[in-house]
Amino acid sequence: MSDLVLVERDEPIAVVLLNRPDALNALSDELMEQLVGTLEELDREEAVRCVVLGGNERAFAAGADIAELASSSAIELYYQRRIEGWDSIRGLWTPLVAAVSGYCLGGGCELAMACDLIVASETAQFGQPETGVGVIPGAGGTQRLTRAVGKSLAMDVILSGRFLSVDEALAAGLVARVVAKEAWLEEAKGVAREIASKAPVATRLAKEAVDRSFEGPLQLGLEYERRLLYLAFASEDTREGLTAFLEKRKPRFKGE
Ligand code: CO8
Repeated sequence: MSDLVLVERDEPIAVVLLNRPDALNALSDELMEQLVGTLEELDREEAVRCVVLGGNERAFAAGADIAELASSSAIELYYQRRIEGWDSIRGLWTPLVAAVSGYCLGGGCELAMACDLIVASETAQFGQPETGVGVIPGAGGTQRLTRAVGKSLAMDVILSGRFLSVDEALAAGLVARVVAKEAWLEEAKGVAREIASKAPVATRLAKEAVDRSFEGPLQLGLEYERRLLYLAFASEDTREGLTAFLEKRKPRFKGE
């Protein structure tokens, strides 16, 4: 099996890079299988507290593999449940930072949006140009882009196929931080280290609660958030964090 995904562990973070540079990291089935397997494996490693997912300077990913799509029938897509495999990314406990440089299009944009936050280089361009090749966003683009940037801009991007510059993406709330193009990956690693330095249990619960705000009505989200907050008090780290603040010292988190 070729390495369509490269992994570098630098605990408490890990960096996963898509590695199909000749095809602008087009997300073939094999690549996605390797990616999902890698992320699930890292998710089980306690020492890894945050994961950065990136591509290369030119492209995060330019979409699903159009050659594969072109040779697929409706029935194959339906029975092979190809996109369902992506769902496990949504269920990961470990925070996932998308580090985007260059093209972030179609399935690539959907993959970045499935991460918890996007750190983007000045060179990043976001788009859902699927209708240009006769398909529609199918891995969450119509839902996640709309929730991130609102209906009108999402319609514009999805129906016209135009790319959003990083400034537009930042202003619209799609991107969390814009970083210098020479240091895009290092900056994303820095963000991951910031996240990894916080209480691990509380971080996971907070991530789950934010996700919930995305997935249902506000009232359910508020109730869910409250329950997870109460649950956090079963964690030793919560006691440690609160006590350390009152004792004016740095907390020592154990992930328990
Ligand atoms: N799939 C396969 N190969 C690709 C893809 C892609 N999405 N994008 C680029 N490539 C390949 C090109 O074919 C080319 O290969 P080769 O050198 O062998 O000819 C190489 O990457 C470099 O690309 P270009 O020569 O086109 O580079 P340019 O700088 O001229 O253009 C662009 C860059 C504008 C990004 C251009 O490559 C492009 O428009 N790419 C396609 C973008 C697109 O339409 N994406 C949406 C795809 S559909 C989709 O994502 C559906 C998602 C549904 C859910 C997932 C289902 C599994």
